[in-house]
Amino acid sequence: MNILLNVWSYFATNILQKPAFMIGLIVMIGYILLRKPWYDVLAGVIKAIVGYMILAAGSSGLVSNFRPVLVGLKDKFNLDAMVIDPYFGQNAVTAGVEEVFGKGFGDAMILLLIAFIVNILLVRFSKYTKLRALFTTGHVQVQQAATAYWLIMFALPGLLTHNLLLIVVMAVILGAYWAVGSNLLVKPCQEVTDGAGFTLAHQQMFGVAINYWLAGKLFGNKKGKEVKKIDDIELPGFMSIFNENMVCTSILMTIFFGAILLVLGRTWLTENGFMKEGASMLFYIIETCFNFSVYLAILQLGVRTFVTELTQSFQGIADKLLPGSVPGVDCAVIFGFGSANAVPLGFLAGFLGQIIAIVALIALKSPVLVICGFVPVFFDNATIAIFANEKGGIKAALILPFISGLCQVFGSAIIAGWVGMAAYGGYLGMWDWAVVWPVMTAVMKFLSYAGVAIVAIGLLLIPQLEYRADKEGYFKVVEDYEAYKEMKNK
Ligand code: ASC
Repeated sequence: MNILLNVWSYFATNILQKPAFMIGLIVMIGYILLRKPWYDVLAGVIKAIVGYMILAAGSSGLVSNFRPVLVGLKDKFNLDAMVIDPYFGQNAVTAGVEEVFGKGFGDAMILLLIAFIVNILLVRFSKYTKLRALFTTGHVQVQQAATAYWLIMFALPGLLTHNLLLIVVMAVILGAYWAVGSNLLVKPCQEVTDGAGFTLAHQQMFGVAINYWLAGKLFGNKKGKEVKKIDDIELPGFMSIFNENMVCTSILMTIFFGAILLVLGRTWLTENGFMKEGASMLFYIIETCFNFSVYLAILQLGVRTFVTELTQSFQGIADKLLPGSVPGVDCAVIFGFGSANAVPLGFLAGFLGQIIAIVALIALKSPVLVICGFVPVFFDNATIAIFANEKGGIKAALILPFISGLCQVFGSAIIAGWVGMAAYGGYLGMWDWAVVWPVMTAVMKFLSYAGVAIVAIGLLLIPQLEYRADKEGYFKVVEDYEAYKEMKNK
């Protein structure tokens, strides 16, 4: 047993929680199942791992460059606020869970293992469950497991004395959330990428699904009138330079983050080690803000490098092990598809929503104040904008992320205040965790074990309803996208 546990713990620490190696492993298994020669397997695995590491370099470059800028506002104005950001959320759990529940998070690895197995089994039995997506983004799974641990213990304090039952309840709810959420985005991803063969497995899966649907319903094509997407807009005169993504992103970010940097001011920036003593403020701002475009370009290169390897090799897994399934990947992968300008526009619209919500919290004298974290405001809202633009054009790509910004702040303030995480300085804050999980937590809190059953059954019912709505196309959309499109065009 001990040996098994050690093997597992080695696997969890080095592979499951490191998406690059997880993707590498999947590519390896896939290509071996496809009986590729060993050197092709090796080349594919290396490209997948390096590609993912490039993507991660881009996304962590964005995070490490811009998170301190936003969090700096809290410092500068001496706000007693919690930051909505996955890393601050995880820190809050680590800092508070022992004090609040008298329990450390030592079982996290076991939990991840069981929840991951739940996910695999749900997909293996897709004939019955109708679930088609495997979660591969381990770093967010860790953050989610930590937050879910807190929420579930808060909702079901009776579980505190039953370790095993606590783990089982959590693994079932979390595993079902992963499988059902990523499954919801199979069709939207196929549509936006024209059949690239992946789905998203991240922290705004329900958010994207709902907003994609709303974009179609509220802003979509009406009879004889096609929606104007971001790339259809031909800007006149000098404005046409905004049609180029790199130019657009650099200018928007310079105006926007430049303003924040000016508010923070030279003294604060030098005291906190961001700017060198005596450096030029102008060039500091330009350099910092243009880095946004640099990291986005890196991120997109990473996507291009690994996505083809992953989806080609996954054919082996879909043929032999998990029929009709697709891999679920980081939300940033979608930045390599759709309209590139949706990324900065969605971010700015979401930011505006968040700021307005924060001002409202201050005005309403809310006991919990929130400060924007970079990860939710950027990665959630940019992702939502790409999908919204596809179905509902530029209006949807601006209005829906704006509303999502409001949801992220209000939802997080309510749930984190209620469960007591706000006191430890952070909450996960991504769309699903600001909207969907608070609802699930409330159902479990008020209905106890009946609530657990309702949540689990409710989640598992979603793919059944999706399947019923389109029995013929449901698996075809992943197995043969061209045939699926032909069928739909008829
Ligand atoms: C998250 C998280 C990150 C980013 C990254 C986006 O939720 O923890 O580091 O989003 O995955 O690419």
